Amino acid sequence: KVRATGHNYEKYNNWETIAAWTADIAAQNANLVSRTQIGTTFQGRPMYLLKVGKSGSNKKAIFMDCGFHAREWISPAFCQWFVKEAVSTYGSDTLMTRLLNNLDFYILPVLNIDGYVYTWTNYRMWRKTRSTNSGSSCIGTDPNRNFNAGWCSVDPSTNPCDDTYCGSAPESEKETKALADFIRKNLSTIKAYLTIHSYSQMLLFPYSYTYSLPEDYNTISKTAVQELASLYGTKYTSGAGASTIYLAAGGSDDWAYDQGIKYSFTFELRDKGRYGFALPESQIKPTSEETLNAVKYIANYVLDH
Ligand code: ING
Ligand code: ZN
Repeated sequence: KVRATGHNYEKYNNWETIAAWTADIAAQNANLVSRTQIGTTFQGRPMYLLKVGKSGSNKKAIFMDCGFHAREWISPAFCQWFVKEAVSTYGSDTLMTRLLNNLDFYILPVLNIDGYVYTWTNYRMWRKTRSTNSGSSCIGTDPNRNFNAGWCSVDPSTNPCDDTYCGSAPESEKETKALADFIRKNLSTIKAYLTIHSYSQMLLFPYSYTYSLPEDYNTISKTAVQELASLYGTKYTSGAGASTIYLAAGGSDDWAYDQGIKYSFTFELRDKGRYGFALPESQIKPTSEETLNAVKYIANYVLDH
């Protein structure tokens, strides 16, 4: 049953449309996609998670989320694109078929749904969640400062009025708590954590809360960056977060890595500032295609290691 939602992979879709899309894509591809709910946002919206893969036993899993930061619209667009490509190229694309036969992808299309809605209805450049803060009239916590990874230690923002406010405690936000609970519950199968942000064309790995380095990410990140350039020559830089972008505590990639998930990456998609968060819809397709190649490469690497 196809609903008239107006969903379009080459346009930015509002939350209502994305929510309906999660139901439709699962219903139309029951052999590959199932939908669950991992939690509820501060304002009561359901946090849908798609599991994408051919059913099988003892499969490794890859977790990928989009829409941590409300204004980074290219991010949810990519998660939708990824699921579309998975279901439409399974059986014809050799690599995608191998991946879906042997791995499960958990795709969270939008983590910060309340913030995303706010960027559609009130203020396009909103970043944080929309939770209230006691003792302040300022709204929201930065979900990517809210994880228990050096939480609020380096370059901390303890001011609820700041865009990078770390929150009242680790996982104080219903959204980050739901994500962390799901990952903790599935730690035995999740072998990679990918979190999609924008912008600046970077592929970041732990750590961001300290300058110390995890074990070798060179091969995997260098090749992933080559994949990102292979279609359109898009230049990405890669490296540990702290030395590549900035020192920042409480990020989800650092937290996932410290949980024992060995492959943990933050993607900062296009562009490098010309349009920034307001990336034109004409760039959804090329951005998603090049990113898809990198994600497929990483997934295949994880499958083999
Ligand atoms: N960038 C990330 C941010 O949350 C980051 C960079 C990655 C910080 C990993 C900490 C950990 O600031 C954007 N664009 O949000
Ligand atoms: Zn971000």
